[in-house]
Amino acid sequence: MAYNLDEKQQPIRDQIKKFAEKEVLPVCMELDRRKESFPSEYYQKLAKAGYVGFAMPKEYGGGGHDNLEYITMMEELTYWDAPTGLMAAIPQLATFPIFAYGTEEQKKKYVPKCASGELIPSFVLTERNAGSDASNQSTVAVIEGDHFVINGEKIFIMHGDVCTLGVLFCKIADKEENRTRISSIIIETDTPGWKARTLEHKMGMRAATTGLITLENVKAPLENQLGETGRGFIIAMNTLDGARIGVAAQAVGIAQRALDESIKYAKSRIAFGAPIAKLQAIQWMIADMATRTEAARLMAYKAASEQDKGNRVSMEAAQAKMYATEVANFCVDKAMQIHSGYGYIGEFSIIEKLYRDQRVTEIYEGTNEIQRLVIANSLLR
Ligand code: COS
Repeated sequence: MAYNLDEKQQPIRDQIKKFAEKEVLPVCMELDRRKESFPSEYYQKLAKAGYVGFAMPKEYGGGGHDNLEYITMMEELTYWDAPTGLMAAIPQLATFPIFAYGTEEQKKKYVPKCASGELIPSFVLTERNAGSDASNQSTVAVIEGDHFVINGEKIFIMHGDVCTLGVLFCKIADKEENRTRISSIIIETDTPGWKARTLEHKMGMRAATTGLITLENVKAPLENQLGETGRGFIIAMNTLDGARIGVAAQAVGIAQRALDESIKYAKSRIAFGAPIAKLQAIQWMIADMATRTEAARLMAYKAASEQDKGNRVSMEAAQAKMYATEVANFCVDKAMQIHSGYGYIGEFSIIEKLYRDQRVTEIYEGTNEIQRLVIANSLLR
């Protein structure tokens, strides 16, 4: 039983277990193994159950849950199936800039539709040369009359192949002042010039698809700008602080699943006349997995609780994300070792899938090298 800080956490775990048994477990292996394509009906089920809009504000159609509750939901959903957790994390990441920085009109117009699943939002930041170096944006919006005209390319955009709403980050070229500044603009993707495709042969998290987007003279009304001109970088960084706690929770879910599967297997697998759980070599792996997973969970809870108090959590989020994703790496690796051939070959267990799903958690929402940079910068400034 995972340790709960708050009495509201256990009902969330129970509710998700029920949902997972009915809706996730019957389909998740098939979604992983088929050719990448976004599972629209499945996403709608997640939205209907309230997981897409879970932490969006109640007054804009969301579930109104706080950050601690949100990461409990994220940990638990990811425990049952990692890409399903990710599918619920992406709309939260993409909609946060609107409900945290948007005007009342923007919030009313877009957030309820993102929460209900009517719109599929994406956080459109990364470019070929602006991944870790996020401020090195090449995508440019030029102001023409009452519109922006936007040109550029975006890569590794989660749900970017199917999104119907893009929260885009780019430079704004200001002809009069001859300056460029990073800003954020909401774009309805049925606008001419917006083209997207699915990136193929992803190692893991295959059901939550990833896209490449090109923008050719895409027009967006000036009123779709989020926040002030030039605030885009800070909006993106602040959004990522929260999202990184979510990734820490995903990693805890994966680590806990690897641990539970390993305990089950070690008790049932007989070698040398007894369950392998009797062997100290196995016991030490289990002990290390359990201890590190619990430490990672507490770090994620701490970061989320600080965020709920309204504090800036850049360092705590980076620490939780970095530590938890490396713990998840440790746990899937040990689970593979414990299961041996029955872990390596996917027809026997979930370990092969867990191993693939885990890897990206050390990369997305800022690589772990970037997390170390954020931590060091916070301590040394
Ligand atoms: N919240 C609020 N403001 C923030 C912030 C945050 N989390 N992080 C930075 N800022 C502000 C700083 O306070 C600073 O403001 P001032 O100029 O007013 O002092 C400004 O933003 C620039 O910050 P900083 O100097 O730290 O930026 P750098 O360019 O040196 O470094 C890193 C930024 C590398 C840490 C950043 O680009 C980063 O996190 N990159 C990874 C991006 C990422 O996660 N990509 C994954 C894809 S997104 S799905």
